Amino acid sequence: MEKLTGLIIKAISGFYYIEAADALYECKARGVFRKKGISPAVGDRAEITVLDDGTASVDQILPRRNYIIRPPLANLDRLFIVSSVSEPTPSTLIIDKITAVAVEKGIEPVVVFTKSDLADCSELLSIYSRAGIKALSYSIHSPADKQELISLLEGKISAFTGNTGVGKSSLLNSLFPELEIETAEISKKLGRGRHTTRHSILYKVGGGYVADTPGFSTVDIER
Ligand SMILES: Nc1nc2c(ncn2[C@@H]2O[C@H](COP(=O)(O)OP(=O)(O)OP(=O)(O)O)[C@@H](O)[C@H]2O)c(=O)[nH]1
Ligand SMILES: [Mg+2]
Repeated sequence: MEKLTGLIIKAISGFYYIEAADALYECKARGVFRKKGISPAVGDRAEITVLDDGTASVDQILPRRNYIIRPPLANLDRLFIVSSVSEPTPSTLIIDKITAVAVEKGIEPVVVFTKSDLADCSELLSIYSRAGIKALSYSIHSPADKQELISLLEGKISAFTGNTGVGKSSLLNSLFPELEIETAEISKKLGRGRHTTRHSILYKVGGGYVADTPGFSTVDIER
């Protein structure tokens, strides 16, 4: 039996995937979490027990620096609020709401306007920059700000959030081609009636971690 401390990088239907001591452990959470009403989340640091037969369980999660409910993520340094300039059209209401949540929780918001090859976003960039919020634009077809984004991820725990179809996964693939995250055209998403990314996953990149998360639909967040 061995006790280890690690980082939850994925949580799927009662199973937690924890990176500890350079290995990945699939763990079940003990009943104690249900009783306490705590749900371990991606980004949590957790103490786990690994039995001799290789099975592992989460004993407890360490105190959180911060926590956001949707998508459930813990201990973030930066939250990239991804919005496309076109298809889907940007909603400043959504960007502002998420920015406010991030600031209130001590997480640095960074607004990223994707698909900048489809429309001009200089006005949006200037509005957010003038408000003191870091804002950049990106296109997977002419990725000018690649280096700046990569350096913002360095040594931090970050997450990408935003509407479904804005290009969160495409952007991560563009920065780190080795990730090979699944992406899909918006028409196919609508046809299937679901999001392409279905679980939040923390990827280890350039000395930090970044979570790709399932996109939300505008109706969810405006309520
Ligand atoms: N023209 C253009 N299209 C892009 C750009 N980035 C992403 N796309 C397209 O947008 C579509 C959606 O991209 P995804 O990366 O799957 O979007 P997502 O935000 O991860 O969506 P969910 O996983 O459902 O939340 C794909 O067809 C991409 O090729 C871009 O910079 N320019
Ligand atoms: Mg995605």
